[in-house]
Amino acid sequence: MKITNANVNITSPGRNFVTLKVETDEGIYGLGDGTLNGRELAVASYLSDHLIPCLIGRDPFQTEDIWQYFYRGAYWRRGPVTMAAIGAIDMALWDIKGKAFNTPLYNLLGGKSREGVMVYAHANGKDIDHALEDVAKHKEMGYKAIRVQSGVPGISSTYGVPKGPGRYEPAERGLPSEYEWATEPYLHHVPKLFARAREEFGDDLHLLHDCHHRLTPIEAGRLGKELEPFHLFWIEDPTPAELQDGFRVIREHTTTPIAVGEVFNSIWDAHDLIRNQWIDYLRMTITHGGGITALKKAADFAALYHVRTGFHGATDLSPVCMAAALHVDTAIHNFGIQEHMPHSDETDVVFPHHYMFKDGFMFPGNAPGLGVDLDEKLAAKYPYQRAYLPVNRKLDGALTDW
Ligand code: EZ4
Ligand code: CO
Repeated sequence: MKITNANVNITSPGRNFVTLKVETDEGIYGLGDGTLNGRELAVASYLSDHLIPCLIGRDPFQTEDIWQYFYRGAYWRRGPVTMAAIGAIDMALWDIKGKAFNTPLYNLLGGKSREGVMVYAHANGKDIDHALEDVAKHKEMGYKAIRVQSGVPGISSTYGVPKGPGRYEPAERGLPSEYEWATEPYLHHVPKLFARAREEFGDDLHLLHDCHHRLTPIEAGRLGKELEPFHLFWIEDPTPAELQDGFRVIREHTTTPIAVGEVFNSIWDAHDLIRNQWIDYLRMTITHGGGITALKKAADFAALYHVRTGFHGATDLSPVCMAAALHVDTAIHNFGIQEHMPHSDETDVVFPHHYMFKDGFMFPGNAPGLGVDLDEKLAAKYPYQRAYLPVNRKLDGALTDW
């Protein structure tokens, strides 16, 4: 089999997505997600201008060699743009392989290690009462695990909580909006939120929380320690992770499990975190981590150190990535949990798919390959719209991590 053609589709059914379609001389095609929130056009150009010309004529079954060709062969390694582009190609090639062998992707990755994939939902509210109402709503929908974020008194905007009515969506159309941040009120507030959550929902529901890179290691240690009575499933991204050593400090102070990695694009971003057992869950995902080839290896490496997966599954990863994640989750032994932020109805019809949700679990479905398609005609009705993630400032105006 030979790759005869590949093209990049950019569509915005509610939010922007970059999708690679790879075609072959046998009429089989594969899809890959290359969406990088707020930097979509850079990945599209990297694919169209630099990678696709080198892809034509290759054997799509050679996923390992093609991965190495674009990773090592670029000379300039790593980085989110490069790795999302490689991720899109790798995903599309595995999709082709599954379709060629007429089997769902998980069968090529070791087969089913579990019947279903436990997912966690996002609950949020402008204050504790509203956040807990949203937890109750998601529990009613069948979720066994729920991430809880709430507005903080004294701060006008908070990560994970919509500013007005409607669903929470991290990127906003137009130029970046500015959010406000203060650590002290946040640190006072979060233990109260989870004390109330345990009081109202008991011990059985898994509760999670995302600190979204805003604390120093010692502040994260304090938060983790204060949350111990409420036995969270994890706290996520407690501190920015360029300094992997920072997690040693957190670990010395708390037994609250730590999840990190949604902004990582290479196993080298997590190498020290894993081999020192400073984290419990690796949150990289298929698109930004360089594809199925790379994530399977990362998961296997993590398994040696008792680290499980908790792949990123925000709406800014397309249904193509969601499907890929669910196949990997189904196959690997050290799966932990999968993030599930449902896409809008507009997005779901542009990307018809076989995966489904039932009673707190998701299932990749049994269609060959990834089991996702792209309705190109419908996609064409939603042209790209400039959108950015917000930036964040402390109360004195200093720029900080969002
Ligand atoms: O803010 O994917 O855990 N989920 C998250 C996400 C991220 C977005 C950024 O594009 O932190 O909501
Ligand atoms: Co997160």
